[in-house]
Amino acid sequence: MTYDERLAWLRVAHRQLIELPNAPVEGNGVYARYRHPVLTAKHAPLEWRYDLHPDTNPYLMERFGIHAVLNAGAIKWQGKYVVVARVEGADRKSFFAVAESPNGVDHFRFWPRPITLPEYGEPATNVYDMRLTAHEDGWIYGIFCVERKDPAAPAGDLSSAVAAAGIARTHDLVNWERLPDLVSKSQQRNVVLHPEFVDGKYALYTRPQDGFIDAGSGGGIGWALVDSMEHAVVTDEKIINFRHYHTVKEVKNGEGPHPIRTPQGWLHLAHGVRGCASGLRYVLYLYMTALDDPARVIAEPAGFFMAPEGPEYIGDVMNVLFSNGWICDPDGSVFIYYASSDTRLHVATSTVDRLVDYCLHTAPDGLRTGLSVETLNKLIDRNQQ
Ligand code: BGC
Ligand code: BMA
Repeated sequence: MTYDERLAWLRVAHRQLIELPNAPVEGNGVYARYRHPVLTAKHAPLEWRYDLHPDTNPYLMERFGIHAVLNAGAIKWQGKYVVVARVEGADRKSFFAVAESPNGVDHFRFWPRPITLPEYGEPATNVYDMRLTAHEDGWIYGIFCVERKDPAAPAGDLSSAVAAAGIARTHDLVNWERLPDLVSKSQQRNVVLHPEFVDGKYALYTRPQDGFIDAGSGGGIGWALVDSMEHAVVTDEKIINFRHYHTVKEVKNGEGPHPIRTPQGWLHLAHGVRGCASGLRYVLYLYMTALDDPARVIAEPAGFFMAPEGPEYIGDVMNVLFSNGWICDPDGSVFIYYASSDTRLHVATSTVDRLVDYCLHTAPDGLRTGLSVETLNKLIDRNQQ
């Protein structure tokens, strides 16, 4: 192929990928998965990956490897379904980039440039997993994980890191004002801003952890009220959603996107992690908290809400579903953006009514097999009447 033929082919293939119609797949009644991922590395614009000048790139080779598009924050913005995705290069650095779709399930297209995020303090080695919150104060906040090498790591240890919650805000998703990182006595990942003031303060879902990987004796989804987002300091933090032995969240858990307000309570999406012979397994679960106290759990179905299926198992980090973004439309439709195996982004759709019904009418985890069988027998009894 000549340069021009190859370029024409690349453009057609890219356009076909972006314009590929998506369709729901019949599922378990709670939500519908979709046939195709909504964003992959191949959705990245050609201008990001290739030098498109025949004089400097005569073979029309990729000059910047994009490896994965995953864990995306999400927001309905100016009538569009907008995600701020974690885009990871071949160099293992991730950055944020905005993509938008007219309908939330296909035709996702990246904006021309990634987000240029101002630094705060020691420049970050990596950033990822932004949660977006259009707060009632009028700003759109993005809270994300900032990773830096652990300065206390012994020489030769090139993997120990320190995680902190970075905070930025914007009105247009293009220009971001960086605020100081969250001040907290423990490392923090999975920090999420609640959309409303609570007792006149900003409310954060947190995830205190002892070390970079281990939730340790800490862990659980925490709750903290802070006076200001310009100098956010966690003083009092209480755990509102605990980890338990022999559950899907035995090792770690963390809030996904901010919860959705429903007539029956706040609806939360979170991830739970357990260890097994093949490594860590990440699944998604739901729980609800009281409308008058978003820190008080009122329902939590047993087990996972979504776990990897089929090709979702395969990828850079196997056996992982992760979500930090969903969009609730005024008609009650819910678009859940989840990534599989740290490689690609998918959508699943449901409605507020269905998700609330699932939370309120699925038995909680009895934490032992005997009670699981009891729950199952009750259902069978009912079905025999
Ligand atoms: C990776 C994240 C991962 C974290 C904890 C980071 O270095 O980039 O994807 O969640 O480590 O394992
Ligand atoms: C982390 C998360 C995600 C990632 C997951 C699995 O703890 O913060 O970025 O999807 O691990 O690698």
